Amino acid sequence: MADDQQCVTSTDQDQVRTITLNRPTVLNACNRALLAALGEAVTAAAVDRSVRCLLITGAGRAFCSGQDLVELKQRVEAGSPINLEQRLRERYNPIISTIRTMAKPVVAAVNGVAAGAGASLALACDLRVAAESATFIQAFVRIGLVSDAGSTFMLPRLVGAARAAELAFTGRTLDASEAQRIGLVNRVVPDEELPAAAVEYAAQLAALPTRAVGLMKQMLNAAWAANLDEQLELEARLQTTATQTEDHQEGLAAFFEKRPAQFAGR
Ligand code: T3D
Repeated sequence: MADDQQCVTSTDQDQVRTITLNRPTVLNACNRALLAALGEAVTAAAVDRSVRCLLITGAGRAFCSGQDLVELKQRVEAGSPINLEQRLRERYNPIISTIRTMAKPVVAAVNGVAAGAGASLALACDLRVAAESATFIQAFVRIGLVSDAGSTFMLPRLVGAARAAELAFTGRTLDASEAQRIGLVNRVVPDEELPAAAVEYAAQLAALPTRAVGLMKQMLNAAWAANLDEQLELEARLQTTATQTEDHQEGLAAFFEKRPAQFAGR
């Protein structure tokens, strides 16, 4: 097993930061060290202006199997059970919030099973590309827990209330093709093509006018809680911000010069 120092790795290519969960022998289960490293990695990606798209994936045959149950059990046996409420507040929740609010697109490359909080992590991303063999499991109920790490927020918004209830209550395994059919996944590709397809997809997103994409993410987030008037007002306000970007000038110039735009993300 990768030691705690390497349980999350980060690499950069074409303004895409790839974060890889790296505990493959336990299907990238989230122990304390992985959560700390993932928290640092997503925060670093959020504030680094050279990063214009974040890609999150898993090493080995899984995306992420959620909370490390061995760690949970060991702590109970040692007489110092993990305070789950505190762990959610201090570890999981900031990761989900940072992904949802960073002003750049975040893609999950779901290379295998995404279970429990691992599924929540995938759901928190803006877009999901999945391998054909990937699966999504709301595993919480299988061990008598409730959905967490943002699952009850994201799941109904992505697939609708009835489907969300069924998936959360039963914890049944959802395969990639059904996940795509119900709107949980944007693209499904053959397993062996996933790494290259995800990087290519992320690079395309990184080449977009990143400020505008970030502002649209802000508006789409707001739309979940706003009424129409509030949303119209926000659109008007943030359009003003968008008009002040270099990328808007470049987009206009490219249109009139009849050439492809070269956006710099500024
Ligand atoms: O606040 C808090 O901290 C609480 C938060 C909770 C949020 C949650 O995430 S609750 C849900 C926790 N996750 C689960 O309940 C999923 C547990 N895993 C599974 O159900 C299955 O492993 C899978 C369905 C994900 C995959 O099944 P399969 O058959 O492909 O693989 P496997 O053989 O079960 O697993 C391979 C190994 O990974 C195995 O170890 P071994 O036998 O080879 O030594 C297995 O024990 C280990 N593993 C898988 N998931 C976890 C894990 N080890 C620790 N924690 C895991 N979550």
